[in-house]
Amino acid sequence: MSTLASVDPQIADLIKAEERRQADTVKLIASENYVSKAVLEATGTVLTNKYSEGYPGKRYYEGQQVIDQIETLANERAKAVFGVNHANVQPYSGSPANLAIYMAFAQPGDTVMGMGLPFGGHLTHGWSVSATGKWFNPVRYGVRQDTGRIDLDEVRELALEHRPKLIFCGGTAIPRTIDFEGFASIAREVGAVLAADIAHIAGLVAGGAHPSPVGHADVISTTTHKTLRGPRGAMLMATTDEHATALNKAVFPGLQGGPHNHTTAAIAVALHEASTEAFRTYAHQVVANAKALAEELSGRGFDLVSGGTDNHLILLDLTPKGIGGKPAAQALDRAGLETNYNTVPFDTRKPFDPSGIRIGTPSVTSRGMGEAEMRQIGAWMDEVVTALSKGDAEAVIARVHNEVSELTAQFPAPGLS
Ligand code: DSN
Repeated sequence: MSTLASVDPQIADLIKAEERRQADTVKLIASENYVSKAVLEATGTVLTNKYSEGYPGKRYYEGQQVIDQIETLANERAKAVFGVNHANVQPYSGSPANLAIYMAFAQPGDTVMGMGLPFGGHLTHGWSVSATGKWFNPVRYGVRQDTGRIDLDEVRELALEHRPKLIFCGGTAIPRTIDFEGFASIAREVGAVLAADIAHIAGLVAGGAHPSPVGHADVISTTTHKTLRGPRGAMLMATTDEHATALNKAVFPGLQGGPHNHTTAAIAVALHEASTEAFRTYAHQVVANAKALAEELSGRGFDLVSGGTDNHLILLDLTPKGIGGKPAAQALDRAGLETNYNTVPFDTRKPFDPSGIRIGTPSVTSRGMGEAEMRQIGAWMDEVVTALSKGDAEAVIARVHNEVSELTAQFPAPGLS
């Protein structure tokens, strides 16, 4: 970054500070990861200079000799990694990708169905404050209060009653395996298009550590920067020509202008990495680590929504610990353990001050940490939360932060200097 440092030392210093922060922190945010140096390099290239509205072979600007090859390669790699017939790597991120699904398969005012945000869905699955909740008629399913899991009988009853045009499955705080086949059977029964939003679990699907929606969902959306370990971006996938054509039209010209070619190249690199045996091992280790962390926390009296995890993510209800999610997340952050506060199903507190925290293992696994480190992290979380609930956490936070720094020094994060 020598040029940046001389042109804009302020920004260069801030980037270095963020790099140090990322290196020194145990990053437990379930939706984040560390991309490889190769992905970072592809992101910071001259590809950002080029406009490419349209698709390979059919653009509205000249000079696409190279960009067409890059986008075609990204599409081909997505198709190979996920076993689909069509891929579109142009959506700017997850929300625009999901909006394209609405644009492709629904009209404003149509009934659509998705998981409610407080139960683990995403804003774009029809939540009230999102355009998808304002411009469509959303019906929401949740989880059972006694199990913390989706009840497909309830989903089916709602679908039969409301006959949605579009059903979303997937979400942002679902610790359990998504039954794509079950959702597909409901969607078929009511004549709905089934969209699987696999943003959180795409890397696990690619690595064979979570069942694939392919063959069940009509269309699939994902971000590329979570478990898939690519740049911030998104993809849409489909198996039929008809769905693929509708999605392509919705992305461009429906919603977007020129694709971000530097991101497209970095997605291609990430997909190349995701096709390796090492990535399969990574995906399975993410799940093994989450299970170890869940067991440790459960053994220490934490209340895990649904009782545990099948994937990379754990949702903790801190009510029995006598502390809110926000103060807990803030104290953990000061101890070097980065999480986010999160609503839990049937939360009695407000979204900006909810009862839970959400944690995940994609980032720590990318650093090479294993089950032993997960047990240590669970112990630190318990120490901080317990001290906080007793109102005397500062000494514990300081000690844990020192110990966290010793651990992070042993496990360098990919992509960082
Ligand atoms: N913000 C993402 C997450 O953290 O899960 C979802 O969009």
